[in-house]
Amino acid sequence: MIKLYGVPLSPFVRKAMLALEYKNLAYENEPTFPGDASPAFRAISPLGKIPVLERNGFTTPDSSIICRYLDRIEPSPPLYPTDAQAEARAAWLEEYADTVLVGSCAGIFQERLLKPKFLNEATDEARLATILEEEMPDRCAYLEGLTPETGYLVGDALSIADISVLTCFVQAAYGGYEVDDARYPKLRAWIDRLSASALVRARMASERASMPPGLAD
Ligand SMILES: N[C@@H](CCC(=O)N[C@@H](CS)C(=O)NCC(=O)O)C(=O)O
Repeated sequence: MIKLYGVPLSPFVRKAMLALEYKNLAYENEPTFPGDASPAFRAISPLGKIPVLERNGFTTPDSSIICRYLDRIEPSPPLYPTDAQAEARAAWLEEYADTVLVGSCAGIFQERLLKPKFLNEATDEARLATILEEEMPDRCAYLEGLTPETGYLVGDALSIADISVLTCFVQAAYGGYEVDDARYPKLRAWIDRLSASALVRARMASERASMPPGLAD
């Protein structure tokens, strides 16, 4: 049995869950908050980060390592394309999503939802303005330039690129952010397409069911 440590609301945990579910791999979720300082968790996550995957006594942290591992233990359907150029492209988009895109999208989530509604902290308006006025236009313009009119970000099937980028926009949507379909029509249409898929709809239904009251409203 596979166990995934983390909370479904984390963009990186959501990424790993989507990967597991895309491959139809059964798993159980062990709810674990970011920064969990218990010695047991630190033993499997030296940086204190979620997610961590456990299988047959083996554990590994980091969503990207987890997804690569999943492709080795269950190759079909693949998360990483087999064609060399397509694989490089997908891995780059995963890296882009996991670094700059998630930083901006999680920032919207933190400033608009987490801090004011749940942590009783003031929104950092300057940070939020920088994200909305400078960072997101830059991220969206870049992605618009490589998003196809139909289908997926890389090749002709869903890949780690789609999962990694989408989880970021889901995070931003909790903070009320929507990609402007007039300025970034292909990106917006891709988000809408993927969000309507059975895979993503099922994940979001499960995610909402796991949340504290008020968060998903
Ligand atoms: N590169 C890691 C990043 C994971 C990550 O940053 N997770 C956040 C939650 S969304 C976390 O656990 N933060 C806790 C901390 O940094 O102490 C991955 O892909 O899994």
